[in-house]
Amino acid sequence: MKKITKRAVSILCAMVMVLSCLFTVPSTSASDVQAAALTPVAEHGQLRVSGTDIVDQYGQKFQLRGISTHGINWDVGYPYVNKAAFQDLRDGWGVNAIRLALYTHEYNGYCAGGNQGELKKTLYNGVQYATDLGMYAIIDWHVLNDQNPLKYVNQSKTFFEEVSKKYSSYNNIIYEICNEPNNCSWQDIKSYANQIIPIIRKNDPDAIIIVGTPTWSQLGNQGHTYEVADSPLTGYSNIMYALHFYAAEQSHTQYLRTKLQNTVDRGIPVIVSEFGLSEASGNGRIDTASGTAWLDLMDKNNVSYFCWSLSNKNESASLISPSCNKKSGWSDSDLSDAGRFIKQQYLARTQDTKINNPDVPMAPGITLSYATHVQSIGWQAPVTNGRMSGTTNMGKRLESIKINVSGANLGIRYRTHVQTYGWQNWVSDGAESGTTGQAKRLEAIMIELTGPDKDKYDIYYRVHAQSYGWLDWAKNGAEAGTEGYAKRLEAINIFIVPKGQSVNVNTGRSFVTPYGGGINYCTHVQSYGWQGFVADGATSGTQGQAKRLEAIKIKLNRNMDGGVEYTTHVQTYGWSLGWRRDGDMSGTQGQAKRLEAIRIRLTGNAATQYDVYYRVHVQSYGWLDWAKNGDMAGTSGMAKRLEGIEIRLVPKDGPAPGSTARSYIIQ
Ligand code: IDC
Repeated sequence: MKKITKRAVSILCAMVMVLSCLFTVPSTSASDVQAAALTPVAEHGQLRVSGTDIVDQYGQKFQLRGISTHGINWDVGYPYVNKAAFQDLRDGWGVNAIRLALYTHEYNGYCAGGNQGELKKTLYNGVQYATDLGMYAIIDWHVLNDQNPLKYVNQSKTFFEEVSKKYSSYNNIIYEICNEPNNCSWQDIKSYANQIIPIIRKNDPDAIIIVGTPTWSQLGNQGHTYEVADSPLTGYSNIMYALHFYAAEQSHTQYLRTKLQNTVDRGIPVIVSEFGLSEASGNGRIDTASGTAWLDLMDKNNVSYFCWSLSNKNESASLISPSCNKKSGWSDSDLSDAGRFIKQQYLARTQDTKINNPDVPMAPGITLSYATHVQSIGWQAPVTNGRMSGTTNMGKRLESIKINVSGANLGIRYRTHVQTYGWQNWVSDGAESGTTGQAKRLEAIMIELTGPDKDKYDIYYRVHAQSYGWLDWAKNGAEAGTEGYAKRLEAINIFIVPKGQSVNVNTGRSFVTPYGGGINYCTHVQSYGWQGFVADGATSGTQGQAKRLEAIKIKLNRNMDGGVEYTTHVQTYGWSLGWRRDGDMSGTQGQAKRLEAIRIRLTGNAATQYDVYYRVHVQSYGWLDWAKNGDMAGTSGMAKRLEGIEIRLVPKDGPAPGSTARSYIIQ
């Protein structure tokens, strides 16, 4: 905990300086640039359909996690079409897409008396807010009580001709050509789609198009369950079929989930462009258990989804509480039960499906539960058994973590590496590790089981680190994350299996650091400045280049119990600069003074367990022999520069790494 080394601080300062140089653009702060680079659209670009998946501009699977407005012709709909609201959903909920619902019929819909100019204005504003925020947007032709999309096919043609032309150069627009056809045949819907799709394609050839399906978008009806899968549209790519569900509706639970799975299994790309937690009326009870089962299933299949609705209308599907009149900036108490649940679930899932996949193994009878404190969001609800806590693709740091385990005779302990402060002491069983309110990132973590049954289980964990993405899995107390690179942790998964059970996860690279081994050191070399750290006998410095060493930093690996002290003989100053320890600099910088000799010794338990050996490469002499435990290495009174150094730990009283005959030369 006390090992806040100046070296770490100086590396941090150096990185901040480098970063701020790179990112200094007139009138744009570094954080603006960073935020812009991290929007969903900036990162993923034009989406397309590949097999049953949406993939991004790099061909990587991508999942839209969206919110649908209520009808933008409704008083309880259009006021929420504002940029601050969308930004709150993006930054506070993990939402990457907005669906703009343009009713065609009800409530003075677009084709039934609505003011088309006003409605388009609201729609276009909504598209622009989403675009400015780097979010995807669905333009939803919200067929509902007009039932058969053919009813308004001519208006639809004119509308999609206009919008697809307007947005032909956008990379974030998705067209949904008929929300929920009903009381009409699949043939009618196909005939409609065959008229509308070519119009959009002509103007905006690469946009994804969503086609509504029979019986309020349920992919078919009771009489013909797999109607869409049995007879999909032909001749188009980049098409998806809509499935809509309402979690509390009895007929929308297991029956419809099975239908989704079977349809996807048959290679049909499905999108849940609308779902609610309520009954199909949009009101009644909400069913979070069914909602969770749906979200899990959709995540597992990389199916995208949009929750109905962003509204404070007094009905249970609304995400905002009926008593709240704010149009953005909601606290949790401003949300409805559905709103709080969706916010929590979305955040916990964010955009990467793999990480949410609850299919990692988990020891029977054991429950792991963990929560993280996320930058600008605060404590997230705990997640369990392998799920992700934190966020990805949002550029937000983890700041603190709490972990609990129950079942068997197990406890848990963990420690985190915190920006500026370094490795913290171990804490256990639900205690907090990290900081809050200090804007400090977690950089790495170690986790291990405790208690009488600890040897009967293995605990695995991995982290999502800034710039690195998901690192591989660490196990039983090993480090996960980075150290020495000033990168934030963004998310974590943890699971437990019976000891030795084979698990199908990568364990190669779970921790990244310039430090390794037992003893680490770096030198400041004439003309070149500070070199990277090397470890355990590797050479630091140069040979044959006539460059002097000017300063050195030495530290023990963090797992070692004890420390290291060193002092250098510096041109002009001799030994007068005194002893330094544990990563501090010894020598000078910017004074063009050579090191001439060095002494190094261990402290604490390290001194009883190891001998430290070191040898130096000296001007005119080359490598001298090995010195040990505080002996002098180098020359004095000869004005010869040190050019290189090697340092090693040898178990106490073990053999020297080489000759020790002549490690120090006095004139
Ligand atoms: C509902 C709204 C409700 C409005 C009604 C109009 O929540 O306030 O009075 O539409 O008919 C859908 C539709 C969607 C419905 C929603 C809930 O796509 O427009 O919104 N729902 O009934 N399909 C299934 C449910």
